[in-house]
Amino acid sequence: MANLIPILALVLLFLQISTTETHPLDPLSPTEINQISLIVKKSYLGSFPNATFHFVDLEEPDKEDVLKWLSSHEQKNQSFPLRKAKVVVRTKGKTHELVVDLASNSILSGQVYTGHGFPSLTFEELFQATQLPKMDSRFKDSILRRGLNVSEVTCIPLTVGWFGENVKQRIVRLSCFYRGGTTNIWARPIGGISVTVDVESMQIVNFVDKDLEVLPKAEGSDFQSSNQIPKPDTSHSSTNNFMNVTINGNEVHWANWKFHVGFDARAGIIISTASVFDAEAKKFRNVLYRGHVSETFVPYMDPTSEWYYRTFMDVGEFGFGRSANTLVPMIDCPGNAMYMDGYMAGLDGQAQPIPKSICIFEKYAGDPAWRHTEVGVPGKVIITGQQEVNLVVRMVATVGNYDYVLDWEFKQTGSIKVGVSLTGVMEMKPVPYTSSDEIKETVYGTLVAENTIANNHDHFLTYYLDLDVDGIKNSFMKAKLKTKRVKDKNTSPRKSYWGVEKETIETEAEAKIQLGFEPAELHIVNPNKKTKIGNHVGYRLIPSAPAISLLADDDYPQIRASYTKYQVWITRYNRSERWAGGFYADRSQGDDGLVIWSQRNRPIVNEDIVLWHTIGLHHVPYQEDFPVMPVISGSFELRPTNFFERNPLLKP
Ligand SMILES: *[C@@H]1O[C@H](CO)[C@@H](O)[C@H](O)[C@H]1NC(C)=O
Ligand SMILES: *[C@@H]1O[C@H](CO)[C@@H](O)[C@H](O)[C@H]1NC(C)=O
Ligand SMILES: *[C@@H]1O[C@H](CO)[C@@H](O)[C@H](O)[C@H]1NC(C)=O
Ligand SMILES: *[C@@H]1O[C@H](CO)[C@@H](O)[C@H](O)[C@H]1NC(C)=O
Ligand SMILES: *[C@@H]1O[C@H](CO)[C@@H](O)[C@H](O)[C@H]1NC(C)=O
Ligand SMILES: [Cu+2]
Repeated sequence: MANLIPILALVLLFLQISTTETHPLDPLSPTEINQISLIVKKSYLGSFPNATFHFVDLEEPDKEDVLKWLSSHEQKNQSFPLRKAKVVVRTKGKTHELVVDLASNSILSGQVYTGHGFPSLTFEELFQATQLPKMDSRFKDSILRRGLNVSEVTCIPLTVGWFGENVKQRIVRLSCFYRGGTTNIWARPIGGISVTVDVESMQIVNFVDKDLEVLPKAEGSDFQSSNQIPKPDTSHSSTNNFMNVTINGNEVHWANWKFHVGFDARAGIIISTASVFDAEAKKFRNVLYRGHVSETFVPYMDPTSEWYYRTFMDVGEFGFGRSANTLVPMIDCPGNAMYMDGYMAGLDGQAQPIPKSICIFEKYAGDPAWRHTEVGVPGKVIITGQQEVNLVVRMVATVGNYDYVLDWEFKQTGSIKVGVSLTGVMEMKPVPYTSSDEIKETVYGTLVAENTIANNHDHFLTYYLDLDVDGIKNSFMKAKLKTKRVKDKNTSPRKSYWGVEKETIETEAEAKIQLGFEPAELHIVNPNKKTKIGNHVGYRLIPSAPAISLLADDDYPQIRASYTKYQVWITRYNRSERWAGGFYADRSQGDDGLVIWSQRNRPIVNEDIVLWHTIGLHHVPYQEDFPVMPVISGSFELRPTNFFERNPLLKP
């Protein structure tokens, strides 16, 4: 398999990057971010000292205006006139929500948020918090008592969730590790010490040193040493392998696809206005208005005092875009990739770049897209088929110990495959055991090395998928596969078969689904459009192995992430309903988000609807996941379903 990427010398490089007008869904540019920061500092909030920026994002324009602009801009060559931003600023212990208008340089609305939960933590706050223990005499004593060197300690900030208490402070808890020669800090957790920091006063508000615990030796844990890693294979690093993509600003045109790629501090990649060319109808047809990761939920299964609170909602608490990496060619993306930069606002509101935060590349794995051997034509054997070449849009978010590789893969069949690969280092805790045979108590995980337990946990990624299949108004349909008895034994020797019974789901409450209990295909159809032969055009969700949260409904983390009890939800489109775990996810209490919206039980037949889908992975650790885990993946596919007249890979 040395030659996975064949030399397609015949294929020329059709590559063009240019920028013309602003697309309505373009992320805020660095100039715009700085302009917003200036507008806020000049406003009534400017008189407050030390205002901190936690969220600065495009205020999504009305869908109607966006679609109108899209259908006319190719002739008119005009920038979209409305640019607004949503801004969340903290000052004097209050959360201010603002809508800023860039054209008029003004604040359109401003209010103080008084509900539960806090905005995302900023990296500056997290970093400052990790520096406090080094200056704390109690902490230094505790480290000395363990015979360790304070200069060799790294502390990592963890969000603390909510457990029924009356929340007043924005706090994080620090988990500390001993490097002592290894760069795999996670492998040497220092047990017994817990440090709680108020990130607003930037003070240690609670310090506990319970008891001495063994420090794992972590032998062989340093996966970064140069003799452990093979050199990246750069023999395929040439950029001119079969790249045939046009990128105009953030708009991508490749093969039969046209879509917009945005970068967002909270969600990471946002795919918008994706449409696919129908060669028979000779036009682009809408598929996905907007899609992105909405929230994640990573609860650890260890109820002890140093672990119970580890119930992360990474997207809302930290931000996938904020955690985005500058991608490394030949590790993160293949040699034929092109890159886009991302921008976000820092704590001070100023634009910060993340160079090369998104890569876009054609993927050729040597698989057939379709094939057939025909021996039934007398006198010949006919073999026909076509290779599969897809386009991938990728980013990598590193949230603490974990790395999430997030892919959007576009296929020429009209399918969109959405995938996530998890890698990185597991969270581990020290134990006295050097062999699993010694373990008699419950340890909440797997012994992956001497004195080292990797804890059981889950990863749930919930996607926001505003499908607009061939138009805005869609319906949600179940195509149920029902076993039937043959009634008349004279007609058939068979006793049973299955048939398809279609059911249009009428309301939000009926549209939440636990996968795997009922054989059914899930369709988003356009009830106003039919194929020539009379089938409703649609797309269907093809999920992977389903997993739902196993926590009790009344467990606090589950109350905050209650949407993880179902893998599929449908809601009515509402521009402000995008974050499944609620907008203010840090220390949230479950009173905002997907479950609450769905409880309105709005009708969803022939309406603008949004599909929410959760990929779940229960992670039982194994020794091979140590010291760094090979990727493990989850995915789903959105696949055309009576959308085209026939296989779109065949030219009409
Ligand atoms: C569109 O605008 C771009 C940049 O402003 C300009 O270069 C181009 O000539 C314009 N095209 C038309 C058709 O007006
Ligand atoms: C503002 O921040 C500075 C530097 O962090 C600090 O010294 C000062 O006390 C803060 N002012 C207020 C009013 O919080
Ligand atoms: C502690 O670690 C620092 C930094 O690694 C090193 O310079 C110093 O010599 C160490 N101190 C002791 C007492 O080992
Ligand atoms: C590249 O795209 C152009 C325009 O979409 C098309 O005409 C051409 O055939 C494509 N080339 C290859 C090698 O796919
Ligand atoms: C849209 O969603 C927000 C937040 O859930 C809600 O306050 C508002 O009433 C909704 N608007 C409509 C028209 O449903
Ligand atoms: Cu995991």
